[in-house]
Amino acid sequence: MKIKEFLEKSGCEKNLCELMGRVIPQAIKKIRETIQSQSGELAGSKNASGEKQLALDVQSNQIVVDELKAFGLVESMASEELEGLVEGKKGAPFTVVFDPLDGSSLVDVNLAVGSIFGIYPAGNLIGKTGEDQLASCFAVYGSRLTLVLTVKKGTHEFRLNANGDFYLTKENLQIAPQSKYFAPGNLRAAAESDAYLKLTNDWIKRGFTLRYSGGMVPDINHILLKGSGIFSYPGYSKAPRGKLRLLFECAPMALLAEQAGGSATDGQNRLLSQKITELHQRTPIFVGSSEEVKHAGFALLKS
Ligand code: P6P
Repeated sequence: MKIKEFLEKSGCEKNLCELMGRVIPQAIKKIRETIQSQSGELAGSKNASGEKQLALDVQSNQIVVDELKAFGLVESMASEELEGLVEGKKGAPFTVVFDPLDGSSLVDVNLAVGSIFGIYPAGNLIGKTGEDQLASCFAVYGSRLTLVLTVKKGTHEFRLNANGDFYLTKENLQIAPQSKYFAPGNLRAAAESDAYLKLTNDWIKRGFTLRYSGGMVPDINHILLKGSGIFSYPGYSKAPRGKLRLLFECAPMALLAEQAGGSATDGQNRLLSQKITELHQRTPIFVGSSEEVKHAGFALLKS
């Protein structure tokens, strides 16, 4: 079943169906083409978080902005690559936030990368929480081009076919409460936090299989598709709130995980309940199998 047909059958509101079923798929197909053709040179600029931008980051960002503007039903958009909001059409129903190419530095070593999107009702994002998202999704530019999305009616995977359309491949992905895999990000933190060191050692001693690529999108995609696992990226002295952004990375991922029966916290509190206070705020994240996310929270309390 084609993605738009699936969304329409699910009872998704017409304009949201269009956004999730045509506009975003169109943008990610163009981003994949850019990845194939573009080398990984630096753009000579930095993003709002002070990180050096690759030409790929800038081009991917522009593709998404152009597609959303052409769609015409986006009142404003925010990107990990831009300081402030981009105005769209006044009175339009949606605000869209995105990381246009997460993990772009992995393109040069030919590892999988992704794009992440969160869809909110139009209006001021400040004061909202990830719970207010109407939908979220990510694209994985890997061996295949896949799109994992939710419109808050479960989490589902679609794959790009040779005919240029996305078709449903996995409906209602489920993350089991018990974990069998671990994706331990920011192990630098284990060098100074005995609790995180103990937690990662605990995962090893319990025989979890390591699946960590350095790309948040493929690493969490692995948990969703295998139906088990935990991804962690805690803070530490140099970055107390960690590296990953609430709006552009963590909240969209948390919604997809919860819709698949998993959970996501900042180590202690539910991630989807975290208030948005600024566009580029960072948050620690533990996401995946609900029992393991809870276990991690207790383990970190012993720090
Ligand atoms: P580190 C990629 O740059 C990214 O934003 C996420 O995709 C990934 O999980 C994380 O950073 C990796 O961070 O500190 O290991 O390079």
